[in-house]
Parts: sequence; C-alpha cells; structure tokens
Amino acid sequence: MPAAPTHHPQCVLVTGGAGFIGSNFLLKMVPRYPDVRFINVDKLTYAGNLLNLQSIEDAPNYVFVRADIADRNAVLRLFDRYRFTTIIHFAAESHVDRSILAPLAFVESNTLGTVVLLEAARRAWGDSSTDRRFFHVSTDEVFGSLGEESCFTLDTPYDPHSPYSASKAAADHFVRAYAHTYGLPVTISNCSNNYGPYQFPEKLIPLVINNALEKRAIPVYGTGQNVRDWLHVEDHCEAIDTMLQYGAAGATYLVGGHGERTNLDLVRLVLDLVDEELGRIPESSRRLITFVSDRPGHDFRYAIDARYIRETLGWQPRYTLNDGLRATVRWYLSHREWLKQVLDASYRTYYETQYANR
Ligand code: NAD
Ligand code: TDX
Repeated sequence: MPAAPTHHPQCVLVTGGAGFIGSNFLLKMVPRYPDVRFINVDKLTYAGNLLNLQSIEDAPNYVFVRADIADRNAVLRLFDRYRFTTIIHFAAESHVDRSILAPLAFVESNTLGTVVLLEAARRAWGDSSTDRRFFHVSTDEVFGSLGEESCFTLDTPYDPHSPYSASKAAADHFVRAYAHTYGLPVTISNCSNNYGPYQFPEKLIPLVINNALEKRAIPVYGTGQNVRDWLHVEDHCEAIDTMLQYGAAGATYLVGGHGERTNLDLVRLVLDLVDEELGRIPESSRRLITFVSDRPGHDFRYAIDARYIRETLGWQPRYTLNDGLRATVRWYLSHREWLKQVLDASYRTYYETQYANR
C-alpha cells in the first residue's frame, strides 16, 4: 500500500447504504472509524432494508436519511445540512432482469440520480482545492461481454448491452465529464459480481440457496455456460476503503475476485454446500436444477484483470471462492428470519413475472 493517504474522509455521504454492498460497507466502516460521520441516504426500494443495519443504528457517528437521489431538492437540502467531505455512491437499481422488464427506473436512479449528486457536489465544493472525493461504485458490465479468452482491462472500451449496464455506463461517463470539465475529484471502480450476506434473493447465489431450502426448481438460464467472476462482498468493501483513502484522484480501478465459474458449475457448488450444511444426501439438490429460456441479450462472460489495484494499492481478495461460498451458505441458513422478511408479497409477484412460462 502507498505510504500516505490521498484523501481523509471526515463527513461521508453513503448513498444506497441499506442495500447489499452498502450495508456490508457501513457495518464494517462505522465501528472502524468512530471519528468519521456516515450519513446513509437511501430511498428504501424493495432492495433497501434497515434491518441489515440494526447493529449500528444507534452509533453516534451514523445517521440515516430516507431520500431519493434523483430528487434534486431533497439532495440539495442534504448538502445544505451536512458539509460532506466524501461521497460513496452505491445507490442504484441493480438487477439486470428487472432492467429488462422496466428500464425507466434505471435511467432515473442510476443515470439521473448520479448527475443530481455530481451537480450537488460541484456546487457545494466549488473549485476549492481542499480534500474532497466523489467515489463512484460501478460495474464490469459496462464493458459488455467477453469470449472464452482475455479479461476486461483499463483499456477495454465501453460496450454496455442491458438497460442496467447502459444506465451505469452513462453514469460513469457523467462522472468523468465532471472530473474533466469542473475538476471534481472523482474515483471510479468497476467491480465484478459480488456475493455474501444481505444480498437480495433475486440474484443468482441467494436465489439458489433459498430455492434449495424450499426444495423449489433452480432456474438456470440457457445452457448455464455463461461465466461470471465472483468476489466476496467483504473483499469489495475493503477494496473501496483502500481506493478511497489511498487511490489517486481521477483514477479508475478494476476490482475482481479471480473467481470465474460457469453458472452451472457455480450452482452445483452452492447446492452441494447446502446439502452438506443441512445433512442432506450429497448432491441430492442438484436434481432441482431446471434449464429455462435464456436472459435476452445475456452477456456470455465477464472477467477482470485486477493487476492495477494490486500493484498500485496492494489490494487483493482474501476469500477463496470455496470459503466465501461456504460462509455465505452458512449465513443464509442461520438468518432465516431475514430471508422470511425480504420474501414478501412483492417478491412473489416479481418471481412469478420473471419465471412464469420460461
Ligand atoms: P442493491 O440493489 O442491493 O442496493 C441498492 C440500494 O440503493 C438499495 O438500498 C436501494 O433502496 C437504494 N436505491 C435505489 N435507488 C435509489 C434512489 N433513487 N435513491 C436512493 N437510494 C436508492 O445493490 P447492490 O448490489 O448493493 O449494488 C450497489 C452498487 O454496486 C450499485 O451501484 C451496483 O451497480 C454496484 N455493483 C454491484 C455489484 C453486485 O454484484 N451486486 C457488482 C458491481 C457493482
Ligand atoms: O435465476 C437466475 N438464473 C441464472 O441462470 C438468475 C437470477 C441469474 N442467472 C444467471 C445470469 C447471470 O449469467 O446467473 C448469472 C448471474 O446473474 P445475476 O446474479 O442476476 O448477476 P448479473 O446479471 O451477472 O449482474 C450482477 O453483477 C454485476 C449484479 O446483479 C449487478 O448489479 C452487478 O453490476
């Protein structure tokens, strides 16, 4: 790691802190940095859950505000009330399948919401050269799809394919435009697929665990040969902490787990772990695997070349995929109340819409 920090966070606006990655981040950082104030701003969509944050809700350095980042007046009021030194921007509509069903919410939250934040930061920070940072959490999906070989690098051109990734790519372009035009001090990270505690069970890994628990069919899109690069969410949160404090202003970092698997291999691995943890007959849950029609425009493969962050900032993942998946399966099996609470009527309606007649 470089010797000296490049940024010293004091008052941090965390957007989307009630979601999967945001809550994992706050659960770690609020106790770790008692002298730093964290203001969590979240709209509490179906994906936001304050239950995740119960252990820090009374911490003296933590505040929750319910607001929509695309609501300009609400965001300006926040910037009037707090003197933010730092913005860590997680808030987004994050599920590709939902973006295919209803794209406009993605443009509003992911693209417009980001520009509203950038504009508020530019007004609040002016052209002051004091220590400020806008940290934008983006995704590897902005680069499109890889073939069997090679990885996404810092030179890979943008080529988003889904409404979700297009809305994130547009946001990335605006972040760079604000850096270039107004000198806003920004950092962008493009990360691969995360997994771990508190992930909403619309995403592949928690969906597989939950359906296996309920002995329901496990829907695998197409032939299951698509490849994702899986990173444990705690490794991602540590990477963000490092990039924020030690990364160069204006830099982009690619963050990945070297955890490439085909979806079918991954699903089998998760099911075998569930069987082992529940004492079921080994490999018995594999019979639940059901091939369903493919996701429209389904990207074939994602993989990250994370050399730059490793070589410049010394970050690398700590979890192996096997250990991370075992810990994740155990977490879901021991948090059935959390699962029950998020699997409400709106989840069932979504599930019916997404998976009926596939
Ligand atoms: P998530 O869907 O679990 O959580 C998103 C949070 O943002 C929720 O709490 C939601 O209520 C909030 N939110 C949504 N729209 C909002 C709005 N308009 N105003 C305020 N709050 C709003 O998502 P996640 O998986 O935690 O992803 C967080 C960020 O990381 C996203 O920007 C996503 O694009 C990015 N990312 C995710 C992954 C992944 O694998 N999950 C990988 C790379 C990058
Ligand atoms: O039921 C399913 N069956 C299936 O085969 C689901 C939900 C998914 N899949 C496949 C599609 C993908 O190839 O599994 C893979 C992973 O799917 P998701 O969990 O939906 O993730 P993905 O589409 O890869 O996007 C994720 O990683 C990048 C996050 O949702 C994004 O927010 C992040 O930016």
